[in-house]
Amino acid sequence: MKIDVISIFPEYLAPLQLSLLGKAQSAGLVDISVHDLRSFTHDNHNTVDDTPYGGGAGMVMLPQVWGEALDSVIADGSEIIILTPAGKTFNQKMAEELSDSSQLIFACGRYEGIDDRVRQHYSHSEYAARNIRVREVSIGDYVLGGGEVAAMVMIEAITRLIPGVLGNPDSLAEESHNSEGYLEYPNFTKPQEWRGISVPEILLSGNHAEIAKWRSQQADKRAKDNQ
Ligand code: 6GU
Repeated sequence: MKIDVISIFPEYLAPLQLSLLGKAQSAGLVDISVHDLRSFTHDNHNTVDDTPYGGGAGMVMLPQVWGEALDSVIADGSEIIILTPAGKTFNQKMAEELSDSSQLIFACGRYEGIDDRVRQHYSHSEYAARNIRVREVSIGDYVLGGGEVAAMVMIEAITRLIPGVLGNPDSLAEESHNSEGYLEYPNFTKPQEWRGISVPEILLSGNHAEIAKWRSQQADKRAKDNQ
């Protein structure tokens, strides 16, 4: 999977080269490039934004600059992800869908966002015919200073679903937030007693049917408590 991230703060995305993802890149499973949006400007001040038509607070990112940046990385089958708190909320199901893509392009917006004509332009049937899709995505109901951290969250959730990226593929099957919305049961390891708290007796019983039943009840209780 090719991943391109476009941002005015490319240094902010340095953690993408670390640990799990660094290994996945060395193994040729993912290929992550970070691009500086300002390198697609042509004026002396490297301007990326301007005041909004219709008035109001803040600045809007320029469509010409984003158009050049996106054109430099786009290919047949690209998924363009515009990061904005106004987008559709990211979840495990979306991560699974996106993990099948040949290329993800993350457009990290800052200020009040990107001129909407960028989304409109790449939504055109000419791009759809090339299997290029644009989506606006948020990672939750709170406002961040920009899309950079949101892109990192999405990249971590998506790339770990690519076969071979995760050390132990069994942990994918049993996970705490699979796309059916199942929440995992509490886990315990050694020692059997810690600071006066014992591991639930049932887990020491060796009765696999009873253990499965207990875990399912605990998972339901967690889901209810989190409401
Ligand atoms: Cl994708 N961007 C910003 N700026 N804030 C957010 C977000 C994205 N998702 C949640 N809050």
